[in-house]
Amino acid sequence: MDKGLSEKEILNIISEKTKKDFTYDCGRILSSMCSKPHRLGIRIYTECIEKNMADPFLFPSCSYFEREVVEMLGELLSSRDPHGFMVSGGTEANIIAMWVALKERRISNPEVIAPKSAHFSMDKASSLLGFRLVKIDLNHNFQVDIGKVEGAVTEKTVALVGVAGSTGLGVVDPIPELADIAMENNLYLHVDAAFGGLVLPFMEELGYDAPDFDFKLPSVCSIAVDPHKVGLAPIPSGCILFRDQSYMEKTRFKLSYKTRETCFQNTVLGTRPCASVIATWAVLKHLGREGFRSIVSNCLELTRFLCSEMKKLRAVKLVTEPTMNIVGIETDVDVVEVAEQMRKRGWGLTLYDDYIRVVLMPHLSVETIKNFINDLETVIKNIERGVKDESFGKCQGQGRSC
Ligand code: 0PR
Repeated sequence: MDKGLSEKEILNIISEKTKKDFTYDCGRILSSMCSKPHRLGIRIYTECIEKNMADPFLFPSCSYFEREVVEMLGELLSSRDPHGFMVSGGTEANIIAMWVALKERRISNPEVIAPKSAHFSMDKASSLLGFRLVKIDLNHNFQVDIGKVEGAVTEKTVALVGVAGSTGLGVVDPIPELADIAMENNLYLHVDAAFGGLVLPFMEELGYDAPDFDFKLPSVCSIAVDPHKVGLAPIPSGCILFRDQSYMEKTRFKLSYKTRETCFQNTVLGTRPCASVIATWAVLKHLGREGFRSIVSNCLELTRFLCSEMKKLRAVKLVTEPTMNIVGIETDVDVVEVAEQMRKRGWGLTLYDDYIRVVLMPHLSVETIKNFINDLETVIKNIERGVKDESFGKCQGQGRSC
């Protein structure tokens, strides 16, 4: 392409191509663990777009904001002396945690024990870092089966992983029991709280039952937590937190520039955005614990509303009582067909395993949930009666227009 397109042409193409994308503003996204970022976060993100975390010489403020976010998140997760890094999300945080765990205990053919419900980023970590991922069955509460974890520990085991807010159902593994096993066997314990890390602490403050999962437990070595999920920060915003400074040094690489003070990088990425780090800082500072309590409270109220309405419906049942704002829904009729029909009616829905996963995020309202339930009832009835759905395609491309 020799001659470039005009701005107008470019904008037209983008507008055309993104027509069918959903927007959080349209209020019909039920499947996502992300939400529309807070308006202050969006503003800061745009203003700081050129800042690069990898260049402390040009952008010395980056490390200040990173440090502050790590301190705020660490304090929230019961650390008295927080250490860690801002990363691109839960995937990178989990990879770094496993990288550190392997460096902690250098043995051949290492194994890591994780629940079957662990996010697939653990499979990526296993493939990248060359450890065997031993996946453990879940108990009837969809938590990792502790007896089976104990039975799986061998001399090759380097780490245990627990999930605090599983991707499918928001279930929290029995982290205190995992912590005991880690302590007895001198193992590294990583908690993937990518989703739950910014929900559970506020649940506790709101008086809900919130299981222990964080640095309160002495053998938790690291925690992944994602501000770009319930934290309302712009993507990419993840964080890996460590109990101890020494863990940070395991993935330390010296920058190859000649300077008076030595600089290091510890994360997977080289050039990496600082805009999302400063935006995260801004959103956390602006909302404060009070703001987050109110967001989490609303999400949990919506969850309660959805569940009570679901229980009134025929041909539908909850996979399990939700721990937090994630609900799994099973249907008596073919769930793949249900999800397909709901998508045709303009709902942003996905299946997880063999159920519909609804994540009750801040962009949703009681009104949306009522509409969702009405549509779900109609879709199920239509499938039962073999009626072709008349509203087929009506809501396609709703992303911008809703
Ligand atoms: N750990 C857990 C427990 C997760 O649920 C996820 C993401 C990760 C780690 C990885 O985080 P990153 O994707 O930030 O690297 N789980 C979501 C999921 O698989 C990711 C997502 C979010 C997908 C929003 C779609 C979407 O619209 O559902």
